[in-house]
Amino acid sequence: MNRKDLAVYLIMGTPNCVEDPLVVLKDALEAGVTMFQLREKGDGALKGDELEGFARQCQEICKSYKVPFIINDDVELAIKLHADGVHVGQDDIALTEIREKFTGRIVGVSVHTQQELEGAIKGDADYVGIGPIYETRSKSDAKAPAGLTFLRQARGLLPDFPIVAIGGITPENAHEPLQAGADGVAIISAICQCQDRHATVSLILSKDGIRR
Ligand code: TZP
Ligand code: MG
Repeated sequence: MNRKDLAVYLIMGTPNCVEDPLVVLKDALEAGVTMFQLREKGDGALKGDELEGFARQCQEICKSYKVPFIINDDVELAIKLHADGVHVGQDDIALTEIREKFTGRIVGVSVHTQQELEGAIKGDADYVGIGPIYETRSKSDAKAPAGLTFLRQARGLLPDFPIVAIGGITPENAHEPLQAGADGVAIISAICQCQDRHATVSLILSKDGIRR
């Protein structure tokens, strides 16, 4: 993967959307989103065949925009669909177990501490997600907002490693994680639930520090 892919990283599942999720995804890609993660979690989340069908539709749309299609947590589904990659947290399947199954594909990991960051590097992750930077309402088990300190520290330690910031990021605050060293911002609600997706994504893409 390229660090530029992380610029505006949309994360979405059907429970995050008020409108038709496939319309949300298409709009966001049309507006310039650079990477997509299917994260189907929470009340009313699709499962089984329904999830697979929805995932395939998302994948098709991402393909038509040449944007990487990443699946959160569900390594089996990612393998079955030949997704472009997976994203896992610290409580999910171990990095060493998935790395070899995703040769040549993208493996992203969420990290919150220097130790977890080192683990991700040792385990050959392609990128790390750092957050929640700000308060978020999109993850029920989210840790307390961490602010920018660890993000800055991670960038100081790893000048060239792909890092995306996550959690409560909006067009109004996106410049802060970018200035702190993130290559891009990962967003659920500020894109899924905004009035004007084109304006929202364009505004973020116009920020100083965004990779293009
Ligand atoms: N991991 C840390 S915060 C978060 C995830 C999946 C949710 C981000 O959603 P939002 O709506 O952009 O705050
Ligand atoms: Mg997870």
